[in-house]
Amino acid sequence: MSNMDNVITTEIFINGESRPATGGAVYDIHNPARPKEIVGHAAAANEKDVDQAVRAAHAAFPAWSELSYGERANKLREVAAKLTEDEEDVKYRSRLFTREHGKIARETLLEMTRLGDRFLQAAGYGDRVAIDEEIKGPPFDTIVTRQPAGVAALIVPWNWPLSILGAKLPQALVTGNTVVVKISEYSALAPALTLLKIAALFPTGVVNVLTGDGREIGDPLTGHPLVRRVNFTGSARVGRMVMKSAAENITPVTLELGGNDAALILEDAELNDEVFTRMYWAAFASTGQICMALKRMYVHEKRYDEVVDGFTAACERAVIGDGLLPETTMGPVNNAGQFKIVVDMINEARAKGAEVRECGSAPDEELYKGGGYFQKPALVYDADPSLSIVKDEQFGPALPIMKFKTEDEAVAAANDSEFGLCSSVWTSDAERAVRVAKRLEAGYTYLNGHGPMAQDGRGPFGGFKQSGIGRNLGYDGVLAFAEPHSISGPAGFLLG
Ligand code: TXE
Repeated sequence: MSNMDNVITTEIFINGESRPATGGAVYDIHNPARPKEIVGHAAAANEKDVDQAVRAAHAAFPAWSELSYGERANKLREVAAKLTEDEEDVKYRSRLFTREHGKIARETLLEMTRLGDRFLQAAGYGDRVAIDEEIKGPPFDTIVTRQPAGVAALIVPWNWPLSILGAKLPQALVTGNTVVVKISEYSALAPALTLLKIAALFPTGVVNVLTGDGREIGDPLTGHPLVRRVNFTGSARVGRMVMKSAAENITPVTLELGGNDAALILEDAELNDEVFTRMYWAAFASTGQICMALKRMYVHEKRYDEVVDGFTAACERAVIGDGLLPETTMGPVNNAGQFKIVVDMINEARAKGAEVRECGSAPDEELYKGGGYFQKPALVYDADPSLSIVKDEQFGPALPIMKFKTEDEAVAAANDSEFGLCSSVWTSDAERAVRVAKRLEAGYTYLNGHGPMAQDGRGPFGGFKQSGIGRNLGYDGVLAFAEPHSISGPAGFLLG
């Protein structure tokens, strides 16, 4: 262990200062590759800390919202530049995030460095929102301006906390809101260090940061009378609680929840090793713990054997182990609860007679069997639709592969889910791709690709059905934090 790996304790950030949670309460963060190893301690905020954070944001709102869109956009650009200027600090936080999260070093570096890009994107949209819409009469002239809502509570999960915050934090700020950010209980250290850095760059009270148990501080935050926007990313289970709590004050919510994203490989899809490798990363980047990951694969029967062979070969190249090692391509699952979900799905498939193949290699057998949350990517071939691995979100290294005869059958299977986050269509025919995509009940469809590496951040992102409400990213993601305000007058009075 290098001295970079010293056990650290992170704090919360309220009203312009970093401090311990009330009473100094902390909780342990473990290394999912070696669960007995404590990586650090995160501050365990309580209801009092939540109230102080919300009140700090509320007090900071008048001055921040009175700045022009341009002034706020420039502040975001300034912060974006500072996020990666200290290379040693970026390396430290990236290594820390691999040790507490499990994901490989290449991914944690991305997580620590791309947040600035989303600050810049939001700043650009800020310049656009600043321009009031003009609707000329007669009989009336009307302008539509966009005003901030107030205090926004931003709640994120453990899988890609900073990238997910990049889809809501700069957008909330550029529209003039002040924020309270709540990071997940899991792998909270590097996100907390990063967010405390960001919070300190804004005027007092504009950005406040909490870590702690969502079961204890979630409702006090989303049900707080001074909170005027809630933007939540996480499970549908908690999404329901957030809606209930926010209803108390009629607080608008944006929910980005689970997904069970289907890929449709049509009979005319272009398939080769490069495509199968992309499919591998679409399904198993971050050990499969991504909302927009490829989670169900439907293949036309004529191409099924070819896909099984090619995709399996790509999966067999996985190297499972400690995410800090350069040769590792897949780290452990993030936590014991998620690990059990995935292992139970694989065991159920086997118990019900499905053919299951665990792929890849684990060079350090002792580590792999040493109690860490390691699971080789498991493929369930010709999976029965009744299996949990097909019906539920695995959010981990397991994937069902099914075959279909007709397009109608594939579309019906893909839509047979209470989720509707993402999907993908793989075909050589662009017109057919769009036609099939428009038949899918999903907020985002990738063509000949799937997942974060195929994501266009300019497109609004969010789900149909129980995958959520509202959209993040794109221009819609900014408008979600603004209140349209129509101002009308007699024709000629307002707009000359
Ligand atoms: O989510 P949780 P987790 C889904 C995916 C995964 C599941 C678990 O299905 O299996 O979520 O991930 C806070 N009021 N997705 O554990 O439990 C909690 O502290 C307010 C899909 O991260 O929902 C954490 O900060 N907040 C998703 C956050 O909610 C509460 C990506 C999420 O916790 C709360 C990630 C409460 N009552 C997970 N209780 C996607 N679509 O991107 C807890 N929290």
